[in-house]
Amino acid sequence: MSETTFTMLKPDCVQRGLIGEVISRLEKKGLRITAMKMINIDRETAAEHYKEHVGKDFYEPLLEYICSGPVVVMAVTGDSAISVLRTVVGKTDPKEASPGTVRGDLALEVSRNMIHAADSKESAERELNIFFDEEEYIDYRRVEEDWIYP
Ligand code: 3AN
Repeated sequence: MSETTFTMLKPDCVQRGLIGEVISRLEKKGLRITAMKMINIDRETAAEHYKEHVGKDFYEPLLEYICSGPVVVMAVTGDSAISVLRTVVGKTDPKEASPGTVRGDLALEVSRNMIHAADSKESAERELNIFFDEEEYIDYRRVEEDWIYP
């Protein structure tokens, strides 16, 4: 079933010049970017995005990190996109993430883990609503989808 999920290339990804590398992996997997922009996140938006982590010992450093430089936010669409993207991204702690995943290949520290991907349908909807307005979505089909989907 086609789903749209939310992902964010975090400040370390942008600063390390890995935007293209990560986007390329999503594209090659067969997922389609249906909204995308580069932004600086303000503290209020970061707090809304990460509200489930309020009170945890990494909460303050997490907000500082996510506000420390530009990020790229995207809506990504495809068959089972929410779980597929989580698989492409890998485990939260890059030390445990499998080779072949973004975090497994490109990151080392949990506090600099390159990318965020929504973990459920509810999170995807909530997070997409934080970062995108309705008119920012572009509806189209990629020409090779006929070869990705039987
Ligand atoms: P995920 O991003 O894999 O869904 P969450 O939602 O548990 O993981 O954590 C959100 C973010 O909080 C992580 N991407 C990471 O940047 C940070 N984080 C999670 N656990 C830790 C930790 N133990 N120490 C430092 N930062 C953490």
